[in-house]
Amino acid sequence: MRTEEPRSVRLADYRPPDWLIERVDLDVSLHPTASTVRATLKIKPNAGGTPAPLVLDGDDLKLSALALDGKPLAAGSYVAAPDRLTIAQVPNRPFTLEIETIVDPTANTQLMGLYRAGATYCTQCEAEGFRRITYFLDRPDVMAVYTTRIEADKAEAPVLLSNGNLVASGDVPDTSRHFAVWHDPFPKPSYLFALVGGNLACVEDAFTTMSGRKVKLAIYVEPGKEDRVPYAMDSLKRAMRWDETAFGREYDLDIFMIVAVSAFNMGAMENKGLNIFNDKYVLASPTTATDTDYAGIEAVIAHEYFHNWTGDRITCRDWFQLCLKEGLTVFRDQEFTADQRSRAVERISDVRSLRSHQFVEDAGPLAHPVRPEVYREINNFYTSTVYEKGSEVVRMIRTLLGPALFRQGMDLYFARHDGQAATVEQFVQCFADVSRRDFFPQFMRWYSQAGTPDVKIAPHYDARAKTFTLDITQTIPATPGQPDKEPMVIPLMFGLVGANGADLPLVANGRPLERGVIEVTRPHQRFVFADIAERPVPSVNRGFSAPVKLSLPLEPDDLRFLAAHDADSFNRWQAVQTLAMSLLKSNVAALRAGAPLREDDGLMAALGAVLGDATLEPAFIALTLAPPSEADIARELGGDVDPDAVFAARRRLRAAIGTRHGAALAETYRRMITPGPYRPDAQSAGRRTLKNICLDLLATTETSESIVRAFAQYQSADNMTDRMAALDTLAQHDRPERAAALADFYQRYAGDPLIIDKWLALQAAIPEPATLDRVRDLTRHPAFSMANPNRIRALIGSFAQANHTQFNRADGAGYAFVADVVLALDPKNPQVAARLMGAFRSWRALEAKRRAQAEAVLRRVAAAPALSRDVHDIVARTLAES
Ligand code: 0A1
Ligand code: ZN
Repeated sequence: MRTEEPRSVRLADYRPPDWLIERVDLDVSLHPTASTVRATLKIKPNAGGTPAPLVLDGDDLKLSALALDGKPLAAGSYVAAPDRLTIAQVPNRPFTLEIETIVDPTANTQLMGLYRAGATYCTQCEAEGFRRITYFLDRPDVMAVYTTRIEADKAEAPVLLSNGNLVASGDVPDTSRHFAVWHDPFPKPSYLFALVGGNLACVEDAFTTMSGRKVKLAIYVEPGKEDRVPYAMDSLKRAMRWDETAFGREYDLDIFMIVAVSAFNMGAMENKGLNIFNDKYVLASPTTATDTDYAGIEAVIAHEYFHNWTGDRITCRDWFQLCLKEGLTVFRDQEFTADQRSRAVERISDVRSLRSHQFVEDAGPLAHPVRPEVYREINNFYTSTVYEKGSEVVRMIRTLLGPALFRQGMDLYFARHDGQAATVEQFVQCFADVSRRDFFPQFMRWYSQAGTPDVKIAPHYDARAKTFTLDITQTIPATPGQPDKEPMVIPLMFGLVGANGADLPLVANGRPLERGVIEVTRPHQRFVFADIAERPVPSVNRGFSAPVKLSLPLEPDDLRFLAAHDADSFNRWQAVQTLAMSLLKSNVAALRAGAPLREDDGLMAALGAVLGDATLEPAFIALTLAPPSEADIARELGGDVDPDAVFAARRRLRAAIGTRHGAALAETYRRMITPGPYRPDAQSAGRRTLKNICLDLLATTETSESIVRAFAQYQSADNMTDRMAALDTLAQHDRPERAAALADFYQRYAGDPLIIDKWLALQAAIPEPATLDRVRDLTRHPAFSMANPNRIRALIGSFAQANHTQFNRADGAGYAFVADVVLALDPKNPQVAARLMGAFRSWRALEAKRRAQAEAVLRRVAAAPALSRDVHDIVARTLAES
């Protein structure tokens, strides 16, 4: 446990390393409790660096031997603390350092460094895990060529893997042990190192790259799970092909490996040539995984694969540049999914996620820039802002330059920085160089200023002058440490929709509007469009071209018109959301005031029109039928939030849809039933999504027929998507069928932890007062374990993040429960504990009583002894007055 004074690391303090490490030879002898790591490091002074003592990073390390250029170092000539190895005098020339450390993988509950997932030995080194294996210059701008020899008991670990290509293997004579030697020719930072040892089954395939090289593909899973690998393998091959066609990027080693492990802090990790995955993002079969799981596997497999170029070949100079690899790689995986599935549906889904996670983060105490300037614990910056907003920033560059120049800029980036540890400035400079546009210095504010810009638009049509004017104001709210903001470059995709539903030609301020993009750069700006013969309806921020909060006063009639006619499918969806949000907000207020609730016939008509439009994709219809999430509504309200009122208003709207459109929903439900075996493709999945949202909306009427329908679907489903969807619907209604289905589900899947996670998560999200006791009981259920992050996320994470009414119980018991779990977990796995603590990030926006309850619990956690740096950092920032 690290209990030292909280350090702050600042971007402004970046200095190149004094020493470089060119080669690393690792010899790892695996043993359950005492694995020996012998590291031979070829170290040299960095050109221009000052000769200095050598200080290597460590974390919880035990040194057992140390030699310099072959000679053991005298005891007084170095200090080996658990967190650092200091050698006061080293030669000012290249030298070799041999370090032996002993680590205990079985006792490693943090799951950082060398640890055991079940019986499998594996590693996780991003961000600062390598220093838990050996002393090292554990920073991404120190890049070395690694050769790794792994030795283990043959029976315990018949499979031995590391980065790169296999160069030797064999038995260790006269023992029960064997070894493998792997060599990775590409210099890489330590965070991309990986090794695996275990009894694993391998599914093999091959891929021929665009230049005709044959690459072996291997996915390793627990023996017996091989039949759940085909979709991951297929996704990998499609991702490899896509990166060749979309970005000209070819794979570079002879083999690409993925290992699925059962205990992992995050989704997956892009170690060079040896990706390690949370098994949730590898394993799928029709009867074990839902459509959402399949889509997640496809996206995460692609994401990690794409890192091979954006992350591995070109890495980050320091951890402040995290978005350089993460934002860009999310952008790439979102584009991949858009091409593989449906561009319109992907965009809406990505924006929904951005709004419910990133916008919420940006509006609260944990708000930070896409490129932070200070951190106390880097693990706390793998955030929605770095990942999702980071992707939006790359997307804006493409919107501003157009696809052809964007591709040129990317090509230049790959050519110019291959093999380097780069910065955000260097990335952006590539686009400035190919485009010669001059907005980039101002554009950098997207990386440095936190907060979601507020864009207010006043539209005005002058029938006599035939002009249409937009008066645009941008403001960026204050965020922690950033009280004052400068104006941003905001690309707004824009159209004027004429009475016949077609876009009118656009000439803005005397010039034809290029690609329909308005560039807002000043706090106040006016755009005048000439020759507009009829009153149009403006469609602004099409495709969500800028991650901003837009206020544009449109009449409900205009919104319904856009919902029906906008050429931009995102804004068709958005128009319905805007109508729904305004109804929900006024009904939340009415509920709190005890006033009668409003209904909105116009919204109902718009929903009916979408439901009945056979030209629309089923997945798009499903997205339109789903009202804004509770998190969205709370964020729109901004303050004094009563989660019970938010929930009630939303439930009321869903019930109104179920009642008003009952016949059409029932008819659509039947029409969307697809005969034949389950197929995971996007069209089939879209039909199931629509079918299941119909099932769910119908059940909001609470009629016996609708509950029986859901129970029948639960029982007869031949795939996990339909079974889970039915169970989810039943979970919302306290009827005997719910208990029956939950019991049946456990009986069926008790032996399969990934499926039982769904059962845990679903029960934790039931919006009823009894849920807290149910969740408490489930923490004692044999299927639950505090040692496995997937179990914790399923039960506790779902309660804290997906159950707004019960986590935010007015009596504070939800907060107290989550805080107790965080405190119990913190000594074992601070990373996962800190993530759970993130559930408190919107506490200041709550109504007074809950705010006081949350604050008391936050203060209790803050005062707890021996908090990890991870949890301490989150709690301190959550409580800070900004
Ligand atoms: N680079 C990974 C995310 C990741 C970060 C930290 C980890 O440590 C436990 C693991 C994974 C990605 O973006 O997929
Ligand atoms: Zn990533």
